[in-house]
Amino acid sequence: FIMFKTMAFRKSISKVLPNLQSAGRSLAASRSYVSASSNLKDVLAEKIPEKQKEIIEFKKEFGGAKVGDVSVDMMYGGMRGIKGMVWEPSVLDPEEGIRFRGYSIPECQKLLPTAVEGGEPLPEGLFWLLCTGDVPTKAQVDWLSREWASRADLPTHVVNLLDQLPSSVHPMSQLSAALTVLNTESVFAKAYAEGVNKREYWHLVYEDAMNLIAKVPIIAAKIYRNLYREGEFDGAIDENADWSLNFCNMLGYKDPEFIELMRLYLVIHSDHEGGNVSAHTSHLVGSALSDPYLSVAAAMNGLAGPLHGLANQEVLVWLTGVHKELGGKEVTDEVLHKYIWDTLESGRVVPGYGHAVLRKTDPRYTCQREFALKHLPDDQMFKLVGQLYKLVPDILLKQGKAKNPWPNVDAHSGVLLQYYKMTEMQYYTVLFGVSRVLGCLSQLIWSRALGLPLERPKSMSTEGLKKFVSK
Ligand code: AMX
Repeated sequence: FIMFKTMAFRKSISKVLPNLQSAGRSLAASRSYVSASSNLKDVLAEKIPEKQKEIIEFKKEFGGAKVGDVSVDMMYGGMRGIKGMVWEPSVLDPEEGIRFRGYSIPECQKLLPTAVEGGEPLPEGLFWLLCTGDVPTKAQVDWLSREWASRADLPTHVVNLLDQLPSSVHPMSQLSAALTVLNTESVFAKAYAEGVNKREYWHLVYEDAMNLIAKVPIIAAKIYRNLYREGEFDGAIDENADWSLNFCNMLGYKDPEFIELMRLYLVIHSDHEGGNVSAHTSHLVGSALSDPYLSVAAAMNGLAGPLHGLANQEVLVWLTGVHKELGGKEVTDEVLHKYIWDTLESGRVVPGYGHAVLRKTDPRYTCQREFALKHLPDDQMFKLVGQLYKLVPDILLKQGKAKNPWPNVDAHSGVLLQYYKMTEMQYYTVLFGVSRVLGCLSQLIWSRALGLPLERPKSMSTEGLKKFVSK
């Protein structure tokens, strides 16, 4: 049966892409080629040979060029600033923030297709952009919505696993565990075990990526309903609805404003170039040819760290702490000032502030603030977030440690979620994870298409390093 499935799959590949080389030749003449096809795989099949050729030529001419110098500080400092990997879907500028394939967040909000006229961009459009570099048409985005809806069923063993986990298991651990065992569905792992040619890797990773993206909202919604709605779960997928709408329906949130928030949320958390913990982890694990399910599950374990994605949970816990500590008294600038200093002096970080690369306010923070100004300008917690924005940067500057005193994406997201009655803070990072899957997988397709090898940087001991620098 497996052999038959694999043969059928190979046959379908050869139909879609008869000859990589001839496609490469036909595209060589037009670099800015934008495909009108609504099938993402066909578009990738057209673009990949072009990019392969471009990189071969680039390496031939500039392979020996130096990109940067590594210092001892960088080696002890978490490899901060070392340019050491290629990541195609997005690039982060310290001053300006993220650009997805060259487009800023406001540009994406303007250009990407929406579900509601004048509304927030659809994550489907962002994924298309991350994969291809092209702003998709509405037809291409609709094709993706239908494609994901049609692949969204969950195998029984994943459902059973989630049903059996005790409620004390953190939602992020549940997400990671479910994605790990979902790799029974990996067409990449099956084909690899049968000796597939490496030229076919990207086709297989593409199939896994599409299936994983289709299934992750059901996993996430199931975790939510098990933990917070006594297991009542309607996993029905509407084949005519977009990815976010189906996700919100499964979560049990019907407010159209919340659904728009989710579309925006799933767009802005998707990708933040390659060096952050979750993206880098998926890249590293994927480079060992672990299948996409294992690679993304590993990324989720990194995202679950409080210095990374868990910060959105931490921010809300911290903000709620302000109210608790004051016992209902007015939150004046003065008491807030003291609360922030108390946090710092007790050896903790102010969650939602600072960044390893950014040196200005995160545009992901700004666009959430704009959403809040439009939809919940009078919300008390939103006002508190605004009050913090006025106080925290000065205090961090005064303390003189953080290189970036400005807020990041996590300073705002929880406040929006709790306004729409999603008050379960421990769950917030799962939403981040559902979105981050898009960025990790768009690169993983390209990593295998470009034949990027096993990632294996060189480490040194302190002794070896001392000898080296003394020479
Ligand atoms: N509050 C208090 N101290 C902070 C701080 C903050 N928000 N941000 C940085 N610092 C401290 C660091 O802990 C470090 O202290 P140390 O010298 O005693 O170890 C010092 O300032 C220098 O750190 P840095 O070079 O400015 O930052 P970094 O690159 O090492 O770390 C980050 C970046 C995000 C981990 C850090 O700013 C932080 O801990 N922020 C709070 C947690 C947070 O919001 N994380 C989410 C980030 C976005 C995301 O990934 N989702």
